[in-house]
Amino acid sequence: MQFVSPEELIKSDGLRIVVVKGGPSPWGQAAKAMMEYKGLTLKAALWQGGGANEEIVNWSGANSAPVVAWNKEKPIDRWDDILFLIERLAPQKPLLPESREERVQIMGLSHEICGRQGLGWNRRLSMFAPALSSGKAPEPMIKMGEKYGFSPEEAAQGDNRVIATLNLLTKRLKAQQAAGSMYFVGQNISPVDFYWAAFSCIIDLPPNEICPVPDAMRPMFSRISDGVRAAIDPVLLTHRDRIMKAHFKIPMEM
Ligand SMILES: N[C@@H](CCC(=O)N[C@@H](CS)C(=O)NCC(=O)O)C(=O)O
Repeated sequence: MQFVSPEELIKSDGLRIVVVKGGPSPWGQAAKAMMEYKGLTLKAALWQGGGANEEIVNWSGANSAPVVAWNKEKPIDRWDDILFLIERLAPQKPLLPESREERVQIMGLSHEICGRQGLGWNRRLSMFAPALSSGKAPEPMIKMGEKYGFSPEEAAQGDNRVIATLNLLTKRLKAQQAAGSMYFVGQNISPVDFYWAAFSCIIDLPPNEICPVPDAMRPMFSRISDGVRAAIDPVLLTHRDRIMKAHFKIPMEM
């Protein structure tokens, strides 16, 4: 993937993505991996987490990353809009099946991973909680806390919700494997496999060779409660490792 400045990205044509700088922000990493899986060529620029990102915001109207743009179409920033754009640009290698039943399963599971109050959302509340509760959090984190619904009460629920989703994913994967499938839904790879692989990185941070997170940020990503740790069934990590090895560019680019 070619990295360019925000200015150059904005004036370019074709497929472009803005990803969070220096961290495995899973919304962006999943979108990027699905684009690469489909053989799409893309240019990328970096978003400063919790920063003003003025050029990108003025151009796209988005207030979080990833931002994705295709030619002259209006830039988009929601995970489901991005998914349907990726499908439209490369329908010959589908990630969404025609079966309406399977689509319902895929969109429901994907929402529980990527959507508001989903796995990433709640894990972020837990990750930010120690610094935000100490009153000594850096300014960008305070901004993100405001943007993403941080309150001590919500953060206190974060781990329980993460555990519930991990249990759901474990149950599903085991049932699928018992039925002879290697994937979360049906018999083929779907966005759920990509989302889980990407979002697992903020729950069980891979080593630097795979996920090069700056040393100063590693503790925030690695710190998890005993309850969450206990809910990370080995089947989830084996699946993550398999999907990442086959379909993610390693080391991850961020
Ligand atoms: N817009 C995405 C959510 C993306 C999101 O939560 N992005 C976070 C990832 S940590 C982000 O950009 N954080 C940096 C910031 O807010 O400055 C969606 O609704 O699908």
